[in-house]
Amino acid sequence: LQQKGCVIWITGLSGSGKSTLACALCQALYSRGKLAYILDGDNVRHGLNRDLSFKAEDRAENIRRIGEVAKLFADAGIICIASVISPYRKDRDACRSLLPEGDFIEVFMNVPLQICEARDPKGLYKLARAGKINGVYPPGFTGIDDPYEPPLNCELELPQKGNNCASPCEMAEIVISYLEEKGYL
Ligand code: GGZ
Repeated sequence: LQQKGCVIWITGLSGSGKSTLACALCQALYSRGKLAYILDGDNVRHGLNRDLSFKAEDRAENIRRIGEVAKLFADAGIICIASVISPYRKDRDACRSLLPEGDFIEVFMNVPLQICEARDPKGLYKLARAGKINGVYPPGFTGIDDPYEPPLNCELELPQKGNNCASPCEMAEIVISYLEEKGYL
């Protein structure tokens, strides 16, 4: 097999740019002739995980299933990019433990709530602030009235310090460099 699989796990708040980075990274990998596949919280929740809500135990189950599927992709030699809020450290760590050492690359989109909320691409923060998210997406909205536990020792943190204006392509290249350095590319 020419390609070694791995899991790139992108975690962060809603609106932090996880999906955008995942797309840019996938494109960058394709352009190098590498096979990659994105598992995005938003799309997996419409199929495989459509039975799950946003309460803590369902978020945990969402992450568990995505972690298991990501592992299968990695086993198949594919670079699997998971882009999910994955707010709980223990759930992310459980996914990490499914893979051989080094094959789980945790990327933290470290974008302050204030900025995510100002972007509010889907108007969800506005709904959450207005107390209108309950009932639609129970029980709470991550960062507003539901927890987010930032990673303590992730492989990469983006955007890198002093570079708040990095474009998605620039951030994708940082991940690419990391993969090269570690022998995945
Ligand atoms: C957080 C929510 C919620 C609540 C709906 N809390 O930015 P988006 O809109 O497009 O992506 C978010 C997505 C989160 O799904 P995940 O599977 O990544 O979440 S988790 O890892 O916590 O299981 C957001 C939208 O769904 N969304 N309600 N209450 N995000």
